[in-house]
Amino acid sequence: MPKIEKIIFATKNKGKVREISEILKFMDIPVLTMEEAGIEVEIVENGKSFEENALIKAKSVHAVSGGLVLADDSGLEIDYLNKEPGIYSARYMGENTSYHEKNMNLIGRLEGVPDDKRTARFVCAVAAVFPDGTHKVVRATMEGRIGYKEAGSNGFGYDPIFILPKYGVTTAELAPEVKNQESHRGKALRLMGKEIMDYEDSDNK
Ligand code: ITT
Repeated sequence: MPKIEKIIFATKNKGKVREISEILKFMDIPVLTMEEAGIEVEIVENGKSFEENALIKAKSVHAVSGGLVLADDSGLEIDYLNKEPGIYSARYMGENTSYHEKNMNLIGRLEGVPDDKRTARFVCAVAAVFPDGTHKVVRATMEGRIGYKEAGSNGFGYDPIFILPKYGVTTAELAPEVKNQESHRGKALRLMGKEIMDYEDSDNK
């Protein structure tokens, strides 16, 4: 059976790239970013769910690169805010607004809201488009709650305000390997790792 020789990951987010390359080490397949693979393509993220958007990204890149392409669509759902910012997490308050401002804004919108109503989760859908054009999408979550101030400098995005109850600290305060063990992205990518191994073991190539 031909082995998959490389994975192209359809993301421009440097925080994700750092995590993804660590998490996928167990696969023993080189992971290239779009930049490393020399791919530039306009991606219109107009899906209505994390799954749809992940698949849109993976298909857009696969159309020009072929091979195995993975993509991640992820975000933060805050229950008290009707699951905002959700699929709009990157675009919340504008793509160019700093995460410090976005985080302070969300904390402000939760002013006076007690701990038990501050529940939130990170969601990650990972899509794969395989060399034969078939695809798979998986999803995983990490449950937690929104803190009262920013804390920590690891991770990226909304990590400084997301408290993981099991550790009592934000995901920006966790060592990267601990975050990857617990995170939506870590869990979704490990699920996808199994799908990739199944594909390699199948006959449909
Ligand atoms: P690509 O589409 O190029 O992958 P993006 O940043 O636009 O990059 P998304 O549309 O998936 O990606 O947006 C995800 C946003 O959700 C991300 O920019 C963060 O603000 C937030 N997010 C997702 N996972 C996170 C994590 O592990 N820690 C902190 N914030 C996270």
